[in-house]
Order: sequence, then structure tokens, then C-alpha cells
Amino acid sequence: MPVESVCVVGLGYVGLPTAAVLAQHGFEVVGVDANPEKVRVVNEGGTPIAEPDLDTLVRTAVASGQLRAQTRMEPADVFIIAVPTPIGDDHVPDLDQLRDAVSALAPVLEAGNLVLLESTSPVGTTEALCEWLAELRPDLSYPHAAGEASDIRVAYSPERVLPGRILDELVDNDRIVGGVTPRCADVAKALYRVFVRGTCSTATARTAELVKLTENAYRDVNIAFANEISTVCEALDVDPWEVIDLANRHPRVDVLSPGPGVGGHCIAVDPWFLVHSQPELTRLVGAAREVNDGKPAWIVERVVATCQGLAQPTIACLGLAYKADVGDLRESPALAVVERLWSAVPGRVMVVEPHIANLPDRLSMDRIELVCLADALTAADVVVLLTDHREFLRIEPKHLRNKRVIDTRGVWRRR
Ligand code: SAJ
Repeated sequence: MPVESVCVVGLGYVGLPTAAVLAQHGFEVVGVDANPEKVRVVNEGGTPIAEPDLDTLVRTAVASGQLRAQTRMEPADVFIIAVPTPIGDDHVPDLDQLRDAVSALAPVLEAGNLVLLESTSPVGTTEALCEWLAELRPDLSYPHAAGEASDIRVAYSPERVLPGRILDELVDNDRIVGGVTPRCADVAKALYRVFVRGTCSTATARTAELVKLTENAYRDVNIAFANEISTVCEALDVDPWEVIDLANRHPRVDVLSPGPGVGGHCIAVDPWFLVHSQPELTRLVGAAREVNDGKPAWIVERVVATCQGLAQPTIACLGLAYKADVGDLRESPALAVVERLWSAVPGRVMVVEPHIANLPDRLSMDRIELVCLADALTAADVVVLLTDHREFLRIEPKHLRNKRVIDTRGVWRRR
């Protein structure tokens, strides 16, 4: 049966770009989100997230009538679920939003539908999703029990897009499509092939779930290695950037860049899904998480040492976002650094973050203020570079003269 309508559940960093690209390719797309404010913004042709070129794409899709948003679920040929799957304080996967999405779509499900999960999920979640649907709609059959004869097809295809390059990567990256049965995978692959230029490989749903967790754990472990080497360098009074640059001249060595820690809603979170499911078998993955999570505290110790002799230092923290040239503060190590600095040092903490208009509630404290770069550079005794935004790379050395400088990303050292 040809696919005409797609319902995308969750209008975040993955759902909204996916909905807009599908609309661009002629599907009738409804974006569903529990947040009425997001729905309002999208229906006005706006975007609740900052991502290059997404605003134009959404505006065009909404204006053409191919994309609309609402809080209510409605029948469609395909349901794509892209809701957040965070972890709780105890590092246990929190699938509540996914369960809510499944409960909301079950009543409108019809025989012949395809349900596609894109949210990063613990291995076994896609099969669990079939079971949840079977409990909610026992009048339909599902592939985990009925195999290829099922009324509903269910597959898992992890998103792989890099914030800041989402629209390009959504189309150009290779895609893994994991079916609960081979036919489920083929049906889902046919949909992705409409807009994906990369190779679409099929697998089982469990394999696809583990592929996603492996990718992000791989990156986390590699960043942890760079972060660990940087602390070793500091202890041995050796320049970490020089060590890494020179080590990378070996043909089989490619050390990543140390920084203030790992942030974002993916790499700082997803490896815990692996650790939670196989704690005895994931010592390296768990240790990498600890190393990366420990980096903000280590940076703060360095700043405190740098402030020695200054009774009321003014500290300029450059960057709050979790990485360069985005405004996303989720799990940002820079936030953790600023927060800890506030209690560790008595002076003023000036924050420069060109991508936000107001400080997050978490930082609304006396002695912390959001200022422009020029004011920060004029007033600061100590400058701490936390995010390598392009504005900060252009700061001329003369503006840093006579200041105590901590460059957690090594960008000024390297230029
Ligand atoms: N970072 C370093 N040093 C490095 C590279 C990164 O400290 O050498 C830090 C960044 O500053 C940031 C964090 O790591 O705080 C993560 O940034 P990132 O650019 O590595 O990745 P994300 O979180 O923006 O996106 C990742 C990507 N996954 C991989 O590269 C394996 C992306 O493809 C995924 O789609 C995304 O997670 C996701 O949604 O899972």
C-alpha cells in the first residue's frame, strides 16, 4: 500500500527536521507534540529549535499545507516516534515519554500501518513496544507474535544526525533500518529511501538498537581518552595539545580533542543505556562516562588555582552551549563549570553565550550575569574558554593580555 500520510510524534531535534523533509518530499505530514507552545510555533511556520536552514524548510512546508502540527494524534499510514528517552538521576533509562506516545497512538492505529521508532532506546525496546501495542489494541496483530502475517509493521531506525548539520546528515548519512521481521525492515527502508541519499542497510530491530548505542558509546570512550590524557599532561606539566598533535602524526593514532567534558542529549546519556543493561560487561563504557562527567570539576579546580591572590576575581566564562556554534545547553559541561565556580570562588562570574537571550533558571543567582563579549573581556581578571564558538576563536591575543587565561578547548593555543 503506498504511503501518503505520516504522523511524526515528537517535534524536537529529530522529529521536526524529519517531518519537514518528509513534507518536502510530498507526504502529508502531521507533527504531534504534547507541548502546545511548540505546536503553535510550528503552525506559524517557525521552529522551536535553532538549526541551520530548518526555519526555511518548515516555513515552506507549513505554507504549502504539507506539514501541520497538533497535540492530538490522528490516523496515518506511518507513525514515526521521535520522543526523548532520557535517563533518570540514577542513570536508569526513562521510557515514560515513549510509553505515553505509544498509548496515544494505539487508539488510532489501523491494519496496514507502519510504526517506526527513532528514539535512542535500550536493546529490546522495539519488541517491548509491540507488546505495549498488543495490550492496548488486542484487535490487531503485531510482528513479534504474528511474524510476517501481522496487521502492523514495526521497525527501529536510529537517528544519526549531528546538531548543527541536521538537515545535511538526515539526507546524506547511511541509515540502519531494523525490523521486528525482515518484511518490517523492508517496508521501513522503502520509506527512508525516498529522502535518504546514503545507504540504507537492514538488520533486526535489536541489532539496530545496539548499533546506535555502540556509536555514541564509541565516541564517548574516545573523548574520555583525550580528556584523561589532558589531565595526565597537566599533572606532568606537559602541553596536552602538543602531545595530541604529535601523537596524531602516528599513522594509526587519532586522539580526539579534550575539553570541559561531554554534553548534549546523546553522548552524555546513551552509554548509560548500555551500562544499565549489562553492568558487568561495560566497565570501559562506564569508566568513560565517569571520566567525562568528572571533567567540569577538574576545570573548576584549575580556575580556583588560577585565581590565587585575587580577593574578588571577575571571571569571564566564554560559552555555555555544549559544543561550538549551537545554542543547546542540554547536559552542557560549561553549565556545570559555571555553577560550580559560583560556589567555589567569591567574585563575579560573567557568562558570554551569543546563542541565548537569557541565562537558564539554574544559573539565576547573584554574582552570575550574562554579558556581551566586549564587556566580559574588559572586566575580567580571569578568562575561561568553555565552548569553541567561532566568535571566540577570533578574539585577538591583545584582548587576553594581562589576564589569566584557561582555554579548556585548546583553541587559542592551537591557532
Ligand atoms: N567533544 C569533545 N571532544 C571531541 C569531540 C566532541 O570534547 O573531540 C564534546 C563536544 O564538545 C560535546 C560532546 O563531546 O560536548 C558531544 O559532541 P559531538 O559533536 O561529538 O556529538 P553530538 O552529541 O552533537 O551528536 C552525537 C553524534 N554521534 C556520533 O558522532 C557518534 C550524532 O551523530 C548523533 O546523531 C547524536 O549524538 C545523537 O543524537 O545521538
